Amino acid sequence: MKGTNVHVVATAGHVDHGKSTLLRALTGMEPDRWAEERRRGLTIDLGFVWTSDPDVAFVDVPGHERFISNMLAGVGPVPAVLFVVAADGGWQVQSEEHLAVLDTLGVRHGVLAVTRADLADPAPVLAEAAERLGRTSLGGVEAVAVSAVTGQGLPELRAALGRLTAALPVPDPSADVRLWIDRAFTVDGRGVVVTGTLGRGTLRTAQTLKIAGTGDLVEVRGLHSLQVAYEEVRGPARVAVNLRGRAAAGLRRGDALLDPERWAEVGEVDVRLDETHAPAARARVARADGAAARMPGQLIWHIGSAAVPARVRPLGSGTARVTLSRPLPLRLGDRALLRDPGNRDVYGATLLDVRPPALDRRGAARARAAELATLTGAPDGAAELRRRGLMRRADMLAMGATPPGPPVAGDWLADGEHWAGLRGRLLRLVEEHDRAHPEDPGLTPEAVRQALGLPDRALVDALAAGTSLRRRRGRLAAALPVLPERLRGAVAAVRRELADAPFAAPDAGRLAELGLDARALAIAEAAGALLRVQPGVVLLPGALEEAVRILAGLAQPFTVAQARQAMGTSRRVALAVLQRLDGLGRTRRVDDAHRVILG
Ligand SMILES: Nc1nc2c(ncn2[C@@H]2O[C@H](COP(=O)(O)OP(=O)(O)O)[C@@H](O)[C@H]2O)c(=O)[nH]1
Ligand SMILES: [Mg+2]
Repeated sequence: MKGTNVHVVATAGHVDHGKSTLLRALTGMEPDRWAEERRRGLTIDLGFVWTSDPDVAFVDVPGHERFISNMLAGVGPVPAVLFVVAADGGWQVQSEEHLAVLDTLGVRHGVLAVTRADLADPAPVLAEAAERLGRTSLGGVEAVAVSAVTGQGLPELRAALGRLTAALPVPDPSADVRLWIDRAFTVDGRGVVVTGTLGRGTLRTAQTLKIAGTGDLVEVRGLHSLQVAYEEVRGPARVAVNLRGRAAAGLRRGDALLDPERWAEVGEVDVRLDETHAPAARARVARADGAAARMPGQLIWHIGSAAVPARVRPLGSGTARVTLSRPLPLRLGDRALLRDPGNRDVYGATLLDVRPPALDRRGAARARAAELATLTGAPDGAAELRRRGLMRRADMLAMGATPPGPPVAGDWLADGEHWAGLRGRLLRLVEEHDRAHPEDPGLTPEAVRQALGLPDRALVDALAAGTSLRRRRGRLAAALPVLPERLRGAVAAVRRELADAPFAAPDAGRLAELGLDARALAIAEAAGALLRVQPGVVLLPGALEEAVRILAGLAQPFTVAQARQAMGTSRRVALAVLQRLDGLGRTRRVDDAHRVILG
């Protein structure tokens, strides 16, 4: 069976303002799961309840200041909130703190419930709370006065929640799964079960998932949503996932299960910081620059259900380099909350770069700040590629960006302009090498890879494929290297003489007279102007084929003398040609004096 989408809404608000009681009234379920919570009448950890009127799953969070981390783990993956303020309690410290958290996370959907309306006139609190929420990312939300004791306002609240969830975006079911775990426990006979809020994407039984951080693979053995078993569940949903695989044993809140191959775990990111949010007692508004400058270096980084110590280095223009104490699966545009556990200040961060360059050169931080100032965090594959020149397709997908075109080689994407530049450099490189070493033309792909600073030799081949360069003897070489000016006259003289008598190779005296030493002959051969049959025995490039043709016309087998005569040359040259043909397998010696032609 396929799971239908059930939107998830988290509670928020000061301790003892009636959050858990309201959920009890709405759902008939008990959000305080622990005996200690029920004995103390205090929510400590997250609670999970749901109703079908309307279809909503709730994550109930603790309001007490001591349990803010649990609150953050609950609201982190949830896009909507039921904000609770007691009519007789009024706006309180944790009302403010929770609102700051929601604003920092950028939560845009919510309903305001003023509870305990049987104990005091809800109107003034309702007006004040609505006004405060209105100044945050929540904006204008529907507000309802309720009483869990008299039942006043509950139908109106259900209706408002129905409108809230109907307005929530339904995300792409094919989105890559990142399930932040908020509970992990063992069920006798079934093994490990983890629960979480599945924001987007689809989970299926028998699916393989990767554990963030360790990279271990686990398999979905069973899948439940709101205590009903499904073959497939699409986000948004609350899910309980029964896992197969030994690695599941170590899972806990803050870990994440991922679509394998689609996420990268990163330990260093660049972010844009929002204005600071401080609790009401020390409320202050600061510009982003001021926030960065005042930020302590050590903060807790919250995203999803994870909380990780982080080192923050302001770069300027409201941006910072954040180093996490353990890598997390993060993508461009992710929203994170940085929190100072000392003074409870929170800072919002938008991920601008999940693969930032090292800041090891002088002035690098300033240059980086200038670059970051132009970024928004919205994943833009073409822009990523433009900044990086080359990158792996898998890395781009893991960032959350879409490759703007097909790879140039293997898994490598290249920015068009960068690629054209590399191609130009490749041609110049070969040209310069050939000019300096005409006797040894061409470069090995590895030499090119190093000279161009490329990460993969396949890129060299792909670069060369679009040029006039040819593969010769395992090297990348110009289609034909040009014969240097100074040798042209002498080589032309030899070629003229050979044109008249193809096997009358010039002797040592003639070569010396023309100034053609061993190196010059090597250059002429590389340029395709002459063929060195043996050192000092020089013919025209097609001479061996011509010799085969002539020898094939002789009675087989034949002697060196017969060959010499047929080719019209000296014994020295005939022997050199025959030995070369032996080496090439075109002729074969049958005894001391005779050869036959083959093939
Ligand atoms: N009279 C009255 N009491 C309420 C109402 N809602 C909650 N309470 C009481 O307020 C106290 C705190 O409620 P609780 O749900 O635990 O608050 P939470 O900390 O926000 O979850 C409990 O003693 C509840 O019985 C209400 O609508 N009317
Ligand atoms: Mg509670």
